[in-house]
Amino acid sequence: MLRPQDSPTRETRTLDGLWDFALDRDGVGRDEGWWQRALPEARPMPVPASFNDIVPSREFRDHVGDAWYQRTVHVPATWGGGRVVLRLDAATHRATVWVDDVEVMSHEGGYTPFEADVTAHVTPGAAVRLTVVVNNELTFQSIPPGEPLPPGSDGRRRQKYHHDFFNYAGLHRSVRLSRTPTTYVADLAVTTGLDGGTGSVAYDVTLGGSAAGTTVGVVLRDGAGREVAAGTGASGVLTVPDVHPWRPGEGHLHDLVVSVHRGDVLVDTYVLPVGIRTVEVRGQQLLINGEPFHFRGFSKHEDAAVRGKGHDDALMLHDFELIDWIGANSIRTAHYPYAEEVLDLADRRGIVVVDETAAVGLNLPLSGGQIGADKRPTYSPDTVNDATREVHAQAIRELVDRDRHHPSVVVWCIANEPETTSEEARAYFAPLLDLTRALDPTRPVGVVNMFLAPPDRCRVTDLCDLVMVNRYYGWYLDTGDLAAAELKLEAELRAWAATGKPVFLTEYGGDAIAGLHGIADVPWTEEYQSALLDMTHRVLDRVDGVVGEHVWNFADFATADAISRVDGNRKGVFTRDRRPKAAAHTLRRRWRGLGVGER
Ligand code: GCB
Repeated sequence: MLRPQDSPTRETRTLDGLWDFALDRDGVGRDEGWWQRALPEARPMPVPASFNDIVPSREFRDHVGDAWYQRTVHVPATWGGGRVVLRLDAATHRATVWVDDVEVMSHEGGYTPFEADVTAHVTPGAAVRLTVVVNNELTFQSIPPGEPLPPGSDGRRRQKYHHDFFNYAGLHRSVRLSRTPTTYVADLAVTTGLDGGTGSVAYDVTLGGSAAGTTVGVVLRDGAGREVAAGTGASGVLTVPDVHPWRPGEGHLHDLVVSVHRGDVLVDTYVLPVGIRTVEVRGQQLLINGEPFHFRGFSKHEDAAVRGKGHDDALMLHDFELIDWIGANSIRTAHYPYAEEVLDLADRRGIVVVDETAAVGLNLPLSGGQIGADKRPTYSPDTVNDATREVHAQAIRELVDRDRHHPSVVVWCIANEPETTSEEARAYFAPLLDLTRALDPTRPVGVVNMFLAPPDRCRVTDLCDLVMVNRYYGWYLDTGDLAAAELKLEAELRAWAATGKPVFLTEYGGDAIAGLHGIADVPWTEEYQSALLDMTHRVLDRVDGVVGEHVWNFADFATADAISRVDGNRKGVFTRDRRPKAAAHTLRRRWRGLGVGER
C-alpha cells in the first residue's frame, strides 16, 4: 500500500480536526446503527489524539469497548473521473468505517494504516457522513494481547493487559481522503545496493486500473535534484556511479520519480524517497554500508499529556532535537509501529531505527508487574494460540509493507519480551521469523529477550539474526546494589556474546522521580539512575560483541495504575514534558564524548 501524496496527478486532503464523538457506554451502537445518523450526545473530539485524557473523567480514561467518531466530508467537485481513497493511518486497536450508510472497511491492529477505494460511495461536489467505530478491547487473539476482568464496583467493564504502557485508544494518526487517477501506481518495491562507490536501485512498479497502452518510466534524483539515473519499463535496476549513500548521521535521500504515460499524456506520477544503503549482520557485527554500527539511543513511546498517543509534529520534532542534543544515533519503536512521520524524519536526519510490532505482553508468567503470579501457560489453545499467531503474522506483514522503504529501518523486531523458554514458544516464533525474512530478506530480524530466559534457557534467540536483550540489573534485580549488578550483568552479557551473534542491550535503566536526590545508592533518585547507567556502560565497554545500547526510556510515560508506578513509568531520561534528568547529562557526556567540565 503506497501512501497518499500530492503530485501533478494526485491530490490529498487531511480530515484532521474536531470530529463528533460518543462513547458507547452500553455497547449498543452497532445494533442501533449509529452510523446512520448523528451520534447520540455527541461531543467534540480531536483527531489525531487518544480520547482517554481529553475529558477529565475515569469513564473516558478507562472506557473498554466501542467509541464512535463522525464528521461530514466534502468531496471536491474537481475530483470527478478519478479514484477516491479513504485512508486511516491508525485506529487503535480496531475499527469499522462507514461512508453514509455503507460499510467500507474494517481493520484489526492499532498501529498500521488501512484504506478503501470509496469512489462508488461518494459524489464529487457533494458531502458524505463519515463514521468510524474504534474498539479498544484486548484478547488473547489480539496483538497486543489482554483479557476481560470482572466489572468494577461501578459496573463498568474492565480489562487486564500484560504490557507496561497505558492502553490509549482512538484515532491516533491522520485520516486522509485522496484522489488518484484511475490508472495509477499501486505499489512499488525498491531494493538498494552498494558496490564500492557505485549504488544500485532495483525497482518494480505495480499498476492499478487499466494498464493498456501505458509506458512506465523512472528517474532517480539526488538530494540536490540532479538526475543521476533513469530507466524505462515497470521493473529494472538503476546504477548510480559516485553515489551519495544514506548513512547514519547523514540522511541523504534520493527521489525515485515514477511516471506512467499513455502516449504523450502523463497518466500518473509517484515520488518515493529512497536512501541507498546496505545492512548486514556479519559475525558479531551489524554493518551499515559495510561499516560496523553501534546503536546509541533509546526506546521511546508515543506518549504525551492530554493527547496520549496522538501524533504531534511539534513533539516529534522536539524529540528529534533532544536525540541530537544528547548524541544518540538510533531509536527503537517500542512497543509498536510509530507514525510514518517519525520514520520520514529519521530517514531525513540519519537516525537509525529498530522497528517493532505491537507484540508485547505474550508472557503470562510476567503478569501485572509480578513474576509467577499467573500460572497459565502463555501458549495454549486457551491463551496465545494459532489464531493469535495469524493475527501476529498479519501485523508483521503490515509492518514490513508499510516501512520497507525507509532507509532508517535496519532491524525488524517482531516481539518484546515474550515467554521464550518453552518448546511451544519456539514453535510459535519459528514461522514468524521465517515469514519476516521471506517478506524482507534485506534486514536482520529478532525477538527481544527478557531476563527469565537467559542463554541456557531461551529457545528462540538462536533463531534470530542478533541477540536483543532487556536487562534491569540494579533495578528489578539487585535493587540498590550496583556492585552485585555489575558482576551479574557482565556474566550474562558474556554468555550471550559466546553465542557468536551480535549482542544488543535493547533496554536498561531505572526509575527516577525528577527532583528527588540522594547521596548513597538510593533507588528512585536522579543520582541512582545515573549511577546505574554508568555501571551498565562500564560493562558494555568490557564485553566484545556488543553492538548497541538503548536506554529504557527516552521519557517518562503513562501506564496502567500499579503500586510500582508513580503516575506512570519514570525510567525516562527526560520527564514526560521533556526536561532532562541528571541521567540525560550522563548520557550526553558519554555519547558526545565530552570531557570533564565540557557541556
Ligand atoms: C521492560 C519492558 C518495558 C517496561 C520496562 C519497565 O522490560 O520491555 O515495556 O516498561 O521493562 O520499566 O519495567
